[in-house]
Order: sequence, then structure tokens, then C-alpha cells
Amino acid sequence: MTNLLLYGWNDLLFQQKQESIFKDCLHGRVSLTHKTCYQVVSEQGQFSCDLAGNILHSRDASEYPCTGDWVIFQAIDDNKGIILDILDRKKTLYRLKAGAISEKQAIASHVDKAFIVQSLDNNFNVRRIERFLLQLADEAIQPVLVLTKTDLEFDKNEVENALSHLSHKIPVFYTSNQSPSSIDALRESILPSETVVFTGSSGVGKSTLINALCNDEILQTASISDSTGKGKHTTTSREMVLMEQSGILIDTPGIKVFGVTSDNPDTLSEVFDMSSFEEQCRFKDCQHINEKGCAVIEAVENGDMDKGVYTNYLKLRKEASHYAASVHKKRKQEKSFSKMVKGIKNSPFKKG
Ligand SMILES: Nc1nc2c(ncn2[C@@H]2O[C@H](COP(=O)(O)OP(=O)(O)O)[C@@H](O)[C@H]2O)c(=O)[nH]1
Ligand SMILES: [Mg+2]
Ligand SMILES: [Zn+2]
Repeated sequence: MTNLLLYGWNDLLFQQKQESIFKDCLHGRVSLTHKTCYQVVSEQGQFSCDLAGNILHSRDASEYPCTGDWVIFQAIDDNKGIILDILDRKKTLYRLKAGAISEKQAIASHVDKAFIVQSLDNNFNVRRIERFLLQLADEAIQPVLVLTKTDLEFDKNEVENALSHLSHKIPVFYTSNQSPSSIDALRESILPSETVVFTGSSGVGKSTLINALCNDEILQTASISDSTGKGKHTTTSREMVLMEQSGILIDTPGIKVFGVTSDNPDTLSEVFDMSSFEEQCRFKDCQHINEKGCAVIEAVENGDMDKGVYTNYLKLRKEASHYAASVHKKRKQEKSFSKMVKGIKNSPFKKG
């Protein structure tokens, strides 16, 4: 029998299950997502599950289960089942769905920490780290920066300088698959029954890292394809694995663009340490673009704030407000549509 406590099952989740009309069915955690087919780890073993019609038709795709979700399911045989309910999500890593303007995609749920993985060969990018920090802050997921491939050539001073405005806020680990002690240090940072999601571009070494942390070749990794050093043929499906009986690790496929779905201005100003400046702006509603008496612009001009940080702040703010406006518009349309449907239902011309 699988011990779900190792996978993070707790009293709070148990209480929630009791409130479901399906409380007498089995429960488990989604360990792999493939379209609308889900692998679920339960006390009775692994089940491959489909979604029940009520979930499939009544929910937005962003509310379908994702890896890490806790679900209630009905077993139909020894290894197949139907998901009937999803326990309340918390600490979910979302991204803007590719090609969409107001649709979120859930990547992993019930996540305590996110390892933002970047490799030191050619993948290190501070602007991308800031983007992740914003996305994680909204869900109160603890960020950790993991810089891989230290065995390859890189300029440590340059990296440290680029991170100077962030290193007091997030732990930074330097790792190499050729340095067991660097992997041990990372392993020690993961608490028992804590869930960690690994994010980052394809080829940075996420799967290699997970295998090293588990001392096992659980996940498939890529082989270096050519002289550019970029990996090829990497993971295509997310996977959740247990680390030596303590700690749950979730791998994600390399996502090229991680569009923000944050719509909370306070998070943005917190992530970019803006509040101390903002308080000194002459106007309360200062947008920090070209206003007179703007303390933020002043800070950029006199070097108290890095220009690259400021530019990225504006860029992400624009993205976030674009997302928020699109969501608002969509909700308004949905409301007026349901009003119209109600109107038809109440019409005296409605057929018996
Ligand atoms: N030199 C070096 N190569 C690494 C390291 N970690 C991973 N790699 C290589 O980078 C490639 C991509 O690794 P993989 O784990 O598949 O990346 P993923 O796409 O992020 O999961 C593989 O060829 C790995 O062998 C490292 O620490 N140093
Ligand atoms: Mg991988
Ligand atoms: Zn201002």
C-alpha cells in the first residue's frame, strides 16, 4: 500500500475530502498529466484516470486537474479510474496559455517551492528570473534559484553582480552534475513532504537534477545535440517523483515563454522593491513613466535603481494589466451572455 503522507497528504486535505459528495471514493495525487488523461497515485497504487463528464463540461480548461492536484476518483478496475472531484487548489503555478490573452494554464499545484533552473552556459537571464518571481509571489510559492552546469565556463562575478538586487530575497544554489556536494546541498534545502516544482527552459538540466537528487535515473534526460551545447529531445510530459522518501519533485517540460497572469499591483511593486520609492512620488497615482516628481525615475537616474530592472518592471506591468483587462472583458461578456440565456428561458414564447 502506498503511503500518501509521503506525497503530502494531510489533515486539511482529509477534511476537504469529507466535504465532497464523493467522500466515499478513493483519493490520490496527480503524478502525470497527458491531455485529459491523468496518472493518479493512491493508497491502492497507480491509476490511469479520465475526467468525469461533470468536470469536463462544467469547468474551464484551467480548472481541469494538473500535476500535483489532489483528486477523488472512482476505480473502474485495478488500474483505471474516473476523476469525480478535485480538492481545492492552493499554491498553483500558472502561466498564460500559449496563444491566449486571458486564459491561464495550471502547470503544477500544491507546490511549496519552485526551483527556477537556469544553466550557466548560455541560459542565465535575470529578466526571466524576475518574471518567475512575479508569477510565484501571487501564489505564495517560495522561489529558489538554481544555477546549473558550473563545470562549464562562466564568469561568477558577472553573475553575482547581475543578481545583486535579488540575492537578499531568494536562496541561490550553484550546481553541477559532476559535483555531488552541490547536489547534496540542494537536497538538504528540501524539507520532508515539501513539494518542489522545477521550472526553466529545455536543456538547462532539470531532469538531470531530479535524477541526481533521487540518486536514480527516473526521468529521461537529453543528450547534447550539437556544439551549441543545447539539449535536444527533452521531457514532453510533466512528472512527479518522490525523493528518497522525503520531498516531492515535479518536473515540467521546457516552457519557452512564461506569460504572466498576475493582476495584483501590490505583488509587482513588492517583487521589484518599488514601495519605498513609490511612497515618495509627488502624485499618489504616479505611473512612474514621465511624471514630474517621480521618485522611481529619480532613483533610476541617480543609480539607486538599475535601469534594466526598471524597464522590466514596466514591461511586466504592461503584460499583467493587459491580462487583467482581458479577463475583466471576458467575465463581462460571460455575464451578459448568461443574462441573455435567462431572458430566453423566461420568455413567454418559450415552448412548453
Ligand atoms: N556540463 C553539464 N551538463 C549538464 C549538467 N546537467 C545537465 N547537463 C546536460 O544538459 C543536457 C540537458 O539536460 P536535461 O536534464 O535533459 O535538461 P532539461 O531539459 O532541463 O530536463 C543533457 O545533455 C545533460 O547531460 C551539468 O551540470 N553540467
Ligand atoms: Mg527534462
Ligand atoms: Zn512615480
